[in-house]
Amino acid sequence: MISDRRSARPAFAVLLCVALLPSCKTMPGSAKTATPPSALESLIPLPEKVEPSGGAFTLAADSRIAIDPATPELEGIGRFLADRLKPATGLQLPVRPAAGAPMRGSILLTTAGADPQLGAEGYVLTVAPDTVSLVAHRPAGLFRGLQTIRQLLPPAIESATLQSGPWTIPAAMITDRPRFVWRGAMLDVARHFFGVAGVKRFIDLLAYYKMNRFHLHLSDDQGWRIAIDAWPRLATVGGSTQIGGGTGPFYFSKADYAEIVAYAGGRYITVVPEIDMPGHTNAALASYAELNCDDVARPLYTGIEVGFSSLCLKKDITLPFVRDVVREISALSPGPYFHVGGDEAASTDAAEYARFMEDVQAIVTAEGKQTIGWEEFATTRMLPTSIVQQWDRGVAQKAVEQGAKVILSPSKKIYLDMKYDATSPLGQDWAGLIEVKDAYDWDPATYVPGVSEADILGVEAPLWTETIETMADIEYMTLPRLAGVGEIGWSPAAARGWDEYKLRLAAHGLRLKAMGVNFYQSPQVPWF
Ligand code: TNX
Repeated sequence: MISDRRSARPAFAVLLCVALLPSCKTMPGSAKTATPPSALESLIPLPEKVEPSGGAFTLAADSRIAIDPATPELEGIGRFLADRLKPATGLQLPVRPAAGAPMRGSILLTTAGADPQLGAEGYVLTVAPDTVSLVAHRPAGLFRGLQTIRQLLPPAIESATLQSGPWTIPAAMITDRPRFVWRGAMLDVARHFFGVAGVKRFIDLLAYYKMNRFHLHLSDDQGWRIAIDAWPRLATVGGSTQIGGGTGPFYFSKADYAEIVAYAGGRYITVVPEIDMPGHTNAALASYAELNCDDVARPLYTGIEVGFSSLCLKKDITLPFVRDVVREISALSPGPYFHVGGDEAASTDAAEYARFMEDVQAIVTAEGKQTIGWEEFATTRMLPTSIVQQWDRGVAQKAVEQGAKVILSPSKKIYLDMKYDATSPLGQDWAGLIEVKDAYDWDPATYVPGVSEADILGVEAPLWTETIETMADIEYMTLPRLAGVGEIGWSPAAARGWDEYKLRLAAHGLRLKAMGVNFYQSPQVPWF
């Protein structure tokens, strides 16, 4: 069913330009046109292959979502779609089991008969005037395909209130699957704390761009954000303040964390918990005097400096402490990863750091997880199953030399806490100013010397929150750059380019508006 990817790419690029985008003829730098490109022309991330077929499917009062009864998991996916469609359309589409060919007026979700080459997240979406059929090898592929269905409907579908239709989906066949297995974003809840509701909204944005990893930065100098039974003061003391002060509690109970994990899981997103160590640990050092070499608890910290704290690696209590924390968090985390930080350990002796990172990998492995560490981790002895998260320290290729894989989070490209331009009211600029084009217009396979496509798991955009205090702030810094990161991770490299992307993004802005997202309206994009 699926042709070789290499031959499919140029064919698709040509198809898009010739059949869909009259504006291709005037690229690059084509000016804003009066009408936005159609839904088929403005999908983000760009699918592998789009073949328009004419006409449209229209949602109506008798439409239904049909799910293959052989896979009970599909019920939740069907309900997700029904729930997304209800507020704007007012339609409560039933989700019903149905075997065989789709009935007239139905949206069929099935894994039956799917091409295994679609892999873990690929899908084939066939929209005809009387039926919609979404086929994937795995349920996750169906969930990704639902995001395409959402984007094929008019932008008003994302509104939280009743809108007028018609609710048409243009007829087409879309064959799609991701380029990279790791497509994620990180939220720092340590510098400023964001509760379960805010985290869920962030996860929803990831899901919309077909992303599959949510990295939660749970501890830092300014705060410890998750309850640990064996060390309760971590949360009650370490989680009592944040940058700029304030009155907590600023931490997740275990039930809160489990709720986040379940919410992400329902969107086929794996939560990657991070406890940063041995540096970035002032909140822990303030909570327990015995974690300090001098047995004196540090004061809580509400500033923005880095590099001043370290666990006491000479003390016998330190590894058992780490083991308790890794065990308790791992028990609540179904995903296969545990992120141990390891960045900016400027107050840790280099030899002790190297030993500690080896010890920590053994602890994480004993809990059945793979270790992830920030780029500095690559300077130590890594297990081949461990993973390095690059951020422009220039040592990521040392991980590759050890047979380990790399996640790319280049600070100069996709640090979501960097200002867009000199006038940005929020953010930092130590890695540079990152306009929407800068965040989009680069390729992971050629970004780091010595790190090639086969070494790269994918991309992840971190949002550090020193200057970010509210959900509106999160949205402003995250969008539209996150859409571009989603596309970098998902879409074939040869098919994408800024001059064409900015037109899709311009139309896509109508969807963000309908969602009520407080996005940055970059002057680089001809918004509608
Ligand atoms: C560097 S990137 C950090 C974070 C800061 C961020 C601010 C990395 C692994 N460490 O601790 O929050 O810069 O941009």
